[in-house]
Amino acid sequence: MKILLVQPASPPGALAGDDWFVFEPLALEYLAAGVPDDDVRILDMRLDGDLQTVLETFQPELVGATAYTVHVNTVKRLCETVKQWDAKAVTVVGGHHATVAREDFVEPAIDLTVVGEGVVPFREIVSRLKRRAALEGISGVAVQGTDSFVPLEESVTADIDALPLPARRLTAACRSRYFCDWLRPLASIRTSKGCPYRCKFCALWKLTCGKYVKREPRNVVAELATIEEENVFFADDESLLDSRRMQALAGLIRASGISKRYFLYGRSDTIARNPDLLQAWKEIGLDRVFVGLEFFRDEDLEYVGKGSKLSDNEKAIGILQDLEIDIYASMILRPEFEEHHFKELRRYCRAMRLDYPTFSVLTPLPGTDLYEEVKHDLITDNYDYFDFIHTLLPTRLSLKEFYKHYAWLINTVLPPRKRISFLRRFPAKDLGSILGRSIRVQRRVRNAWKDYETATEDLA
Ligand code: B12
Ligand code: SF4
Repeated sequence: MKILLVQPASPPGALAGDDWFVFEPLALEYLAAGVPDDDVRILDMRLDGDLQTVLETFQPELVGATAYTVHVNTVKRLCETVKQWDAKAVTVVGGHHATVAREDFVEPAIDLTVVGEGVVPFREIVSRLKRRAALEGISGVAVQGTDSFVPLEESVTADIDALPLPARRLTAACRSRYFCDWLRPLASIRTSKGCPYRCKFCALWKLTCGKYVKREPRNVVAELATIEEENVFFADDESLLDSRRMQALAGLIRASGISKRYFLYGRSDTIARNPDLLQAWKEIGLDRVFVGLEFFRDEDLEYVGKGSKLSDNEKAIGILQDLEIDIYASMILRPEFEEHHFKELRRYCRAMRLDYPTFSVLTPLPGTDLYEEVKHDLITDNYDYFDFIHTLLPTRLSLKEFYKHYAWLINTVLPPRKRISFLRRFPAKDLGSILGRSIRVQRRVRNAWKDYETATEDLA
């Protein structure tokens, strides 16, 4: 069967960061690996936007698309395009948004919606389509126009080691273009799934019922050995949680002689408790850690149920800085922020000597406890703006002022010396484009308030 799997681009109105990172479409590579006997193509629309040509030249019988919340409208349009091209082509949507809010994909142009881990149900869909068998009754699959949806229990404890290795050969032509900042080319690998914490702005813990599902270290090493790229990102919800397992993994990587640079997620309290683990990972190539520091006040950490404290953040920062591991520091702006909060946050980032602080707005995503708490207060429900930059909640400052301070923060958080060292991380030939992109992002953030003139019409 001819199958086209599509990774959508972010919608033009969103500020979703496609300029700064494009990661390999791991979910689609997994799905493709599940149907090895079929003719599968992956179209990554962040790099190549020409769906129409691919439809006409490849003539797929089945088109699958993946979507986060920010992609919902884009993917609906994409399925409409497919149906306009050939009403007989079957369309299927899966991914994080389908998992937390499948009702959003009840659309005539979408035939099937897959909830949760996709490899097994997707394989079953393909097999039934080939046999012309009925599609009802597959665990985790909703069939358009019917009530058929069998809730899936097994996904909670899914053995992610039992899945085939992602079909990376299908992205061979694009692989040199997957990157994050200066880490280029960059591959991704999933080593675990889920999280036992309970942050109220995050739905991931719910998807595994609070379980942390892990792969065996030896299987991770076996997959790493198949990856050609020097830079590798761990596409986990949280990578370091099980320190014994991560020590074992570091030991196996060292013994295997694999030499790469790693980028992974780590909670600050895990890092604070495990300096030896970080030391071991530094020795085998840990280059960068994404840490959700989130706030500069304990009261905010408590509000979102983060379960860690400023003291953990500060200890983790110290450990990583001593080891010279980069900190990708994720900070959150609350819609309630006034001018002095922006100033305090800037002061905090500077006092902590953060080289790479990033700022997003506290975002109530469908599927989270935060969403349930504030869903009646949203100032827009246009999913194109669920990009973590557009506030979805009313701000205390006027929107214009809020975004003025937001842009100021991005623009001035790094002192000039740090800005120069930041730019030095990139190859000299890219500096012009990096500067251009930075200016563009600041300008768009500063002007984000104007987007609400159209966005609020959607709520009316
Ligand atoms: C790696 C990652 C990234 C990477 C990009 C990955 C990529 N491919 O582009 C980076 C770091 C760049 C990133 C950025 C962002 N991310 Co992110 N990211 C993740 C993370 C940690 C892992 C995703 C992954 O690769 N998992 C491994 C694959 C194999 O699993 P999977 O995606 O779940 O796929 C399986 C199933 O979902 C299903 N499936 C998936 N697609 C399809 C399609 C079909 C047809 C079928 C049948 C099945 C199916 O089958 C797959 C295989 O079993 C997830 C957390 C998570 N658990 O999802 C967050 C997550 C997806 N990210 C999230 C967010 C919010 C973002 C940002 C908006 C954050 C920001 N402030 O900028 C940006 C958006 C970037 C963009 N424009 O797309 C949220 C999305 C929430 C939401 N409701 O939309 C998540 C869930 C994290 C969270 N805490 O909530 N992200
Ligand atoms: S934000 Fe991170 S630590 Fe919190 S529940 Fe989600 S994955 Fe776990």
